[in-house]
Amino acid sequence: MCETCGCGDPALVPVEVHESLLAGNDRVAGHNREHFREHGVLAINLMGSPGSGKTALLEATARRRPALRMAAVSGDLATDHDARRLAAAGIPARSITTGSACHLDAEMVHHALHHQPLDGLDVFVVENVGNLVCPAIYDLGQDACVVALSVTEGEDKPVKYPVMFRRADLVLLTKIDLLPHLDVSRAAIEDALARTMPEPRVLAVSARTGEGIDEWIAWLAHRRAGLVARAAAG
Ligand SMILES: Nc1nc2c(ncn2[C@@H]2O[C@H](COP(=O)(O)OP(=O)(O)OP(=O)(O)O)[C@@H](O)[C@H]2O)c(=O)[nH]1
Ligand SMILES: [Mg+2]
Repeated sequence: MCETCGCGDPALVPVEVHESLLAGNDRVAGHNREHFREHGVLAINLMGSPGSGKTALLEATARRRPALRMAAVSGDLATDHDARRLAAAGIPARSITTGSACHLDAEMVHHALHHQPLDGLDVFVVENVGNLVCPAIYDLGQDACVVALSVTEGEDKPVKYPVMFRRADLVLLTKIDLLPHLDVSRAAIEDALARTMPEPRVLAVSARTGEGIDEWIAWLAHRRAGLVARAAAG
């Protein structure tokens, strides 16, 4: 159970307290966003269910040796496994250990930024705690929300957890290599996404085979170029 947001349970956290928490969070998120923009860094809030393949995606991204210079923080209740995996793959990374909190908030990211110089970076990825619900509610100061949805999760997750998918700028349909082994229709997943996302954007990827990873890197490069162009235009 998340003690910070009460997982939307008004008996645990009254509605007005929750609203004030979110307002405070939004202020810090705005500060984080200014910080990223000052440095021309594209900030990504990478969300998804536990085990949907968020860390594996970043490892596969690093294996492609992209021209983009990346760093990351990984949110985890109890370990620094993901940060270690990312560092081993060549992405400088720190862990944010949340204890009982089932999501990251802007203050946690702000604190982590004190230890992560942004100079010389192109992309900063915040790998959120694995959870399809609460992380979507908290702005971290990101430029884009990316959701990793694995084919092993079935066809209906976008319609069952719409808040997350409504906020996604991109959905990465992960573990696409496993599709032939499952009773899951890719068309049905994409249909559920089309019914949930205001502007559906989906890339199918596999950290195992490398399918789609170049397209994902191209998407990051395109978003970052847009950020830099907007900053130059004032
Ligand atoms: N076959 C296959 N397995 C994958 C792929 N991506 C991830 N996996 C496996 O899925 C499991 C979970 O992957 P992680 O990258 O740890 O998932 P995660 O979303 O970072 O998990 P949490 O951080 O705990 O929420 C691991 O056993 C991975 O090897 C993929 O593209 N194909
Ligand atoms: Mg992970």
